[in-house]
Amino acid sequence: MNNSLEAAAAALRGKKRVLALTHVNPDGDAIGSAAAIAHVVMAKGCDCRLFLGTGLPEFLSFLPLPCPWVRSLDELDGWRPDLAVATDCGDASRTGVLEDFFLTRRAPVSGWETTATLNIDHHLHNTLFADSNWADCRYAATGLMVGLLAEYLDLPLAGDLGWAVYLSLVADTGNFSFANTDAECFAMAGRVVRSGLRVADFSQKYENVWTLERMRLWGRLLSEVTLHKGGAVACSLVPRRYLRDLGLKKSSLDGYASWLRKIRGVRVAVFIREDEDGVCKLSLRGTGVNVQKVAASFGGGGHAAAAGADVAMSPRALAGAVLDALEAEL
Ligand SMILES: [Mn+2]
Repeated sequence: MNNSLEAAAAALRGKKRVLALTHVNPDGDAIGSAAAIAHVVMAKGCDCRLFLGTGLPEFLSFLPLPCPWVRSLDELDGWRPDLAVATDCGDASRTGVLEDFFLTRRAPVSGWETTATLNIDHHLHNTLFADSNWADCRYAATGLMVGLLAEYLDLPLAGDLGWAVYLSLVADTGNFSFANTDAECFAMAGRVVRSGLRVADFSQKYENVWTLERMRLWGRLLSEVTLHKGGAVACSLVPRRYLRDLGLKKSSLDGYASWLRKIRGVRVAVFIREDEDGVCKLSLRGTGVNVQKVAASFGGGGHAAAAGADVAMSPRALAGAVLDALEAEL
């Protein structure tokens, strides 16, 4: 029964105050799945808060949220959850400041001594770090799993819940184009659309919202892409001054790594973003190449077709090391 949809549903039973949270530096599936679980528990009569320790990215702020979100536990101001639900987190460290709580169940603030935990996720090798878990890497998006949970609890995928699930699907399948896009994705998208979501309205708010600065940044990066390994690997580096010069945030590069695969013959996209703290964010995208293995060799994780890691190296040194590591996979 543990590690199943039923286990997730059972973990929600009888709960009154639910904290929904997701991974640091959240992407579309992270925000979509966390918002979706918040919708689900609120529809079932729970009080809910969203915990986003690294904030809500601007490009995802269009999504209607069902409850307030906080950046720190202090902001909860005495509000104590009886259940904390992590979505889209492959291991406890992805929850950020709540890592220790998930691993040891030590209360991060008083009043959390009896707070139970639930983990819903689709990453490969999920460590089942919560009291109750539902982890299954066969699902294309965590939001798809939460959609199934909603339906299991007799909730239609309508209104804002539909938007949250659809965001997850679109984000993690690259607009229904990646290898993980299967019939179940389309079937759930179909049920969301049948429940009222207008695709054009969603796309207008999700896609057509670029600033000119973001367009300029991508233009600059695209003009500097290099090819390696006989054209099988495309590589793009973002020194931190690029973002600083244009006054842009990291999230302005969301989706950029996948874009590199558009070059004919490219089987692996290597994208390296230098962050403020001297650590580089490595993002790998593979077409018929398992990049999860390569990301894992740098201490990261992810999926066969999309993986990443945070590495304390300079962009150039990291690019060299990644190209060496890819040798065995090509
Ligand atoms: Mn995901």
